[in-house]
Amino acid sequence: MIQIQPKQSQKTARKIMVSAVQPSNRLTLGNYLGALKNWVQLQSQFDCLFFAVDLHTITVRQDPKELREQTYRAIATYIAAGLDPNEVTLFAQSHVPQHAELAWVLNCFVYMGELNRMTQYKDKSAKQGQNIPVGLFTYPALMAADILLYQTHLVPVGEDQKQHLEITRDIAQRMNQVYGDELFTIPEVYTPPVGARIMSLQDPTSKMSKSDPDPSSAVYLNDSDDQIRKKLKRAVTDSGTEISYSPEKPGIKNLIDIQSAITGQSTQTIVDSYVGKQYGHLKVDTAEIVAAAVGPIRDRTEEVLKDQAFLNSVLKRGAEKAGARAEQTLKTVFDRMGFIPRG
Ligand code: AQP
Repeated sequence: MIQIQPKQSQKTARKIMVSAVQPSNRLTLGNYLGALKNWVQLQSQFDCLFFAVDLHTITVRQDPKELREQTYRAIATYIAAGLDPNEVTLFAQSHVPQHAELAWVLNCFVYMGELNRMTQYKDKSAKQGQNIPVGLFTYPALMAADILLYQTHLVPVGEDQKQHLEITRDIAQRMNQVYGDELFTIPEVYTPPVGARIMSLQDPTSKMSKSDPDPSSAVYLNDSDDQIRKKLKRAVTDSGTEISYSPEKPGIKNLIDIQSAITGQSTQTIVDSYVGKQYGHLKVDTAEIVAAAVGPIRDRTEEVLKDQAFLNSVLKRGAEKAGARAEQTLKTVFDRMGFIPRG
């Protein structure tokens, strides 16, 4: 069994950072390059809580067996990507009931008009047809709870989540005005030095997404090298033959962005190395670069998944650590709101 060495670290002086991924499917190269890879760089710099937001996934119907497997897989992938469970707090959102409890409170302080303006709600509800779950509408209140419970200073979020962070700040400020300034820390957006927005391999104008029904649109972090090569080979590119980095060539731009995010080379350096070469060369090289980055994470994830006792111990310890911190905030909130203290 993999051993956990408890370590005392000087966390108090570090800024608190919170981030999470929905375990609604296998994680993608987009999740890795846009989130996990940065988390690994940030883990020693900040006091980090990284979790799998399983409660969020049920705004869309989930198969229970799949959800359980994907939640374990997400945490195993975090570890395989390089997050150290001794350094950061890793847990499953549903293991810390304070998230749902605070979300209820925040639901009473966010307005219908504010939630109605959320782009993600508009997009996702349009796909749901007639019976739109209320949870999809109130999702930002749960996300606000995820953040405010930990008195978070910094949240590394992509462009698509900035609106949700803004609403979190508004709710926090509103409640601070009523119940005292110190109730919640007002979180800020953290923009990592290297940001990446990875697009679908089949439609490079939309984001690579783990819930995309077309599996060839995304590289999953457990794809085999062969699957990766096939997907990159079939990636939609643009008309013309010249390899250039431009919004008019979103397919080519995406492949260059993927290479750049993995290797750290500038997009210009990459473009320069393809002078006189064809799209095919770019695809083959990108496939090899992706396979080399994803391969070790895939193999390590499988190893970690086999050690169920280790994974359960990471989750248990993470939930205990997160729960103790969350309870402090929730207690203060309940107390200031006038609820009788629990026994
Ligand atoms: N394509 C992407 N490029 C860069 N970053 C990405 N992220 C997701 N896709 C890309 C980043 O991953 C983190 C967690 O995302 P999430 O699982 O909470 O939800 P999401 O952003 O909606 O990701 P998906 O894959 O599109 O999920 P589904 O399909 O379940 O809705 C975030 O930091 C996000 O920026």
